[in-house]
Amino acid sequence: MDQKTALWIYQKMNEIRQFEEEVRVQFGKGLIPGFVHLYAGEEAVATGVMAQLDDEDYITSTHRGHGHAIAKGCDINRMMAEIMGKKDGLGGGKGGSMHVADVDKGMLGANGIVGGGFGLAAGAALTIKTLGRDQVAVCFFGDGASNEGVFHEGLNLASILDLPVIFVCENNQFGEGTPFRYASASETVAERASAYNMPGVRIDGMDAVAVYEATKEAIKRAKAGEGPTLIECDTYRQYGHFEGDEQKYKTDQDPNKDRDPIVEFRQKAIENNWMTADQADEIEAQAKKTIEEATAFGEASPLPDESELYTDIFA
Ligand SMILES: Cc1ncc(C[n+]2csc(CCOP(=O)(O)OP(=O)(O)O)c2C)c(N)n1
Repeated sequence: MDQKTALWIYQKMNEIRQFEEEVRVQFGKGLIPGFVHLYAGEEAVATGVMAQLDDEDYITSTHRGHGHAIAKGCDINRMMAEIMGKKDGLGGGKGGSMHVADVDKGMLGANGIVGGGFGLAAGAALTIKTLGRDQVAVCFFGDGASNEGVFHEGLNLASILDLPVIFVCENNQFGEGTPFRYASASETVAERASAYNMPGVRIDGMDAVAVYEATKEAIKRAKAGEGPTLIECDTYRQYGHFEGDEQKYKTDQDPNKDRDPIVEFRQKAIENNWMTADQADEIEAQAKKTIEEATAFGEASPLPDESELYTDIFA
């Protein structure tokens, strides 16, 4: 990995973590309407994948989408305003946490529908293929979503049409409070790829470098017209399914429970001379500042006006 990429990954990882910590505080104060599902702990996946993407590439996200949006380059101030339900938010404050989107950045949206990204990503990839563009679409989804019917439809369609799509499973061990091992008939999500005649790999999703390398391979395949890849990232969410979840289902034996992908990446990057300890400290301090500014921006933004109640309605 080159130094520039490593610094970018470390910056985005810290921005995501600080953002989520701040959302947690704001939610606790009652200043965020609706539900929030925090991404803290899974930063290696979003950053490792997005380090390989350009603005022109598409992603589809999930209900746990803040990390994907930040790594894809969405404006952090406007994200915070959106989550606070404010007028300057990316969706005018009308969508909130589960509808953060910025099509100009290729971020096709967080999604309250579990499994809602499979069709969108396959569709985006079909656009890329039809127009002969040099792009890819990435579908992020959870282990719980892999048990939805649309997972199978999406993978099958992508495979028969050789679509340039990468299915990235964030296996954080739980779908709400249900352990993956209880809910899945297969040992892994990755092995299901063979049923759809595509490569399926299971990697350490706490290691941004492993995610980065696996994504690189998948993009090469997709751009060569060889079709989709399924990457299962073994990870862990630090907090509950949603803010307020008592997490009684977690145990001391949970895989990855005591790991922090940010601490691990910092160590690895310093050992490999991709980043110095001073640069790491500087990035951490800057990320804190970025999020403080985003919070101030969100707080200062007004609520949407009543006159906007019936605008932006499509159906
Ligand atoms: C179609 C649909 N079914 C059920 C739900 C309720 N629900 C929201 S999140 C969730 C769990 C999803 O688990 P997973 O896909 O593993 O993602 P994670 O929360 O672990 O990131 C469920 C069942 C929903 N939003 N949409």
